Amino acid sequence: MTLDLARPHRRFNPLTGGWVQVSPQRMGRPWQGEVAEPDPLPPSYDPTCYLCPGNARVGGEANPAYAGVHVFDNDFPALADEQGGAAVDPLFRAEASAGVCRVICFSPDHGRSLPRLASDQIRQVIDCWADQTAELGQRFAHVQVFENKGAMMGCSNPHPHGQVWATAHVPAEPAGEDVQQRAYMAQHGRALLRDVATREAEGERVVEINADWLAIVPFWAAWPFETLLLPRFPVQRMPELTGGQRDSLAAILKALTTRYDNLFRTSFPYSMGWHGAPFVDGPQEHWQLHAHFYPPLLRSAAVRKFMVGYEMLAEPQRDLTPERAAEMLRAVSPAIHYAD
Ligand code: H2U
Ligand code: ZN
Repeated sequence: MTLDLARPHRRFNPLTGGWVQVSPQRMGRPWQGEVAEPDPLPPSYDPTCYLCPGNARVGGEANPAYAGVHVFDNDFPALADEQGGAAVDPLFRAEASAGVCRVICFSPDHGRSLPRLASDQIRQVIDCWADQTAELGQRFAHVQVFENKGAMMGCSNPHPHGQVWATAHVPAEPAGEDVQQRAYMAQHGRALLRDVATREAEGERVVEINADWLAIVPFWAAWPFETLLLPRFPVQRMPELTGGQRDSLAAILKALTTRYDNLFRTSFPYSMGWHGAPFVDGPQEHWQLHAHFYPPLLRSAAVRKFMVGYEMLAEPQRDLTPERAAEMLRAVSPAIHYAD
């Protein structure tokens, strides 16, 4: 019997080994587009912002009058650089989690998040991500570059910024992806995400594509407008990207985040971050560098998806199909931001 994807079904996530329940029949009314007023954007400078150039941070230290990207050690780091040992107990087990936490200001302009930065400014952010990864990768097994954006995601400060946390251990999400990618390579002799990029390049889940990069709503997306950003060439870690590949990455990041903002005419909240091969010994060909965007919005700037109930107790569920989400993102402009 063939599976009818218009009726309830589950989809497998080969990166995590998890499943997602898809319930397309519940999609309800067709999407009409939002009629709400566009959200106003923050000013270029906020005297009370702890990330704006020249302003004092909570710890008292002042930011320099920076002009491009600015990196500093998090004043409230979640990880400690010097920590060893383990609590060995079959039930109450613990181990050290040595690491470093830094904050990356993308731009001195308080009001310009990624889609409203010029491509060469986004390129500076990419160079910073790559440099931080290279530097911290010499001391730590995993370097997590991420951006948590928007009040809905618990980020109180609109100043465009991300973070980097480097740890001596490989944390749960990338560790799981390592297992899955390794198993796929062992079975098929090819890298999992290379195969995904090849299979998806012409497909209905594409949101943005250029010569080097591909942004898709993955077949197994759990969040309504989740995307997976994939290179179309083999690469394991961000520092390996060439200048040309960084420029084309800046272009696709700008287009993808512009589409996101235009979808509900709001500065689109999300958590995004990069996964690459861990800095450990041994071959890593099973790894392919990639970024995840996990945005919470569902229907408008105000209506979000909650991962509760069945999702906390059983598995993620979605009504809107990934194919329809990709179509909606393709229907808005990648070039003209609603605020410009
Ligand atoms: P968000 O949670 O808004 O993304 O804040 C980013 C980080 O900035 C957060 O981890 C740090 C917080 O610890 N921070 C500083 O390091 N110094 C400050 O003066 C305020 C915030
Ligand atoms: Zn600011």
